[in-house]
Amino acid sequence: LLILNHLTEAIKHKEITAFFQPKVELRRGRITSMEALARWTSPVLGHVSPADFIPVAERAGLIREIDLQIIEQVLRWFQRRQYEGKHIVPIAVNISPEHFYYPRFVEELEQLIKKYHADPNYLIIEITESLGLVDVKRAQEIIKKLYIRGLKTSVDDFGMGYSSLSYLQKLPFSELKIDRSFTSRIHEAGTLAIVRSIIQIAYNLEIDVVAEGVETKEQADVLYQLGCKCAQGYLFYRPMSFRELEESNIL
Ligand code: G
Ligand code: G
Ligand code: MN
Ligand code: NA
Repeated sequence: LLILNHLTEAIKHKEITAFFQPKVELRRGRITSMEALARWTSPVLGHVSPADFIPVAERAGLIREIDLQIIEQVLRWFQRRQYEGKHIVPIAVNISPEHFYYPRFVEELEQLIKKYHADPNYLIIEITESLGLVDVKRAQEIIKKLYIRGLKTSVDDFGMGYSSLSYLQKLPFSELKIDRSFTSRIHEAGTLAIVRSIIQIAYNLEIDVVAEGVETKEQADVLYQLGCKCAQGYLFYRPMSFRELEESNIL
């Protein structure tokens, strides 16, 4: 309730900002893209974790506005970097399944992209696997629309929900992210077998794979041996602010 009380103000005053966590090639450590992650510092509550405020925002019908604000920050960053003649990489934004119930979601997105003169090829839409709760027809329609407009889509937290295998086949996703609970247990024989299969399926369907939550060199080595090309996690980079990103000079 405390969170909910302050969330409306937070949205109005743009207190929620995007942090960035790179995704890297396991072979050479090259940054292929980044994920934008919402971070909220409230003047009253201090730092509030997205694990706490995202579910509240979802229940209160505020998540769409938050997601769109994050997307706008990303588009502004593209515009500024390009104006300064600096290199950009594609950025993935997380969106809640809520958006799928707004018929104008894709048009809304398209308008924002136009407003900032951005290249849609640089925007990746990361959709959590709880999308399994949305009906496949609707998801199919939206993901196809995004695909036609040049936007890439990524299935987040893959392996955690239901019906994942069937919709992998039905929906033209370009990327699949292996949930970090698999990465953290990859030393277990059963988990290893599952991850190996996921990588195989993705390869056969021509979908890129990113392993999430890689924290140790051992995990990275096993994933690489299984044929996983990209990863994300504290071993490589933690999420960082716009400013940290600019100052680090990693791009
Ligand atoms: O960054 P962190 O691991 O604390 O994020 C926790 C959860 O919040 C993750 O599941 C992540 O996908 C989700 N999340 C982070 N940023 C956003 C956002 O901008 N929009 C939505 N819908 N979810 C987000
Ligand atoms: O659900 P989603 O994959 O969007 O969640 C991403 C969240 O995972 C972010 O909040 C980010 O802070 C967190 N995260 C990123 N890398 C690691 C990691 O190596 N270990 C752990 N435990 N969390 C991570
Ligand atoms: Mn994500
Ligand atoms: Na995830």
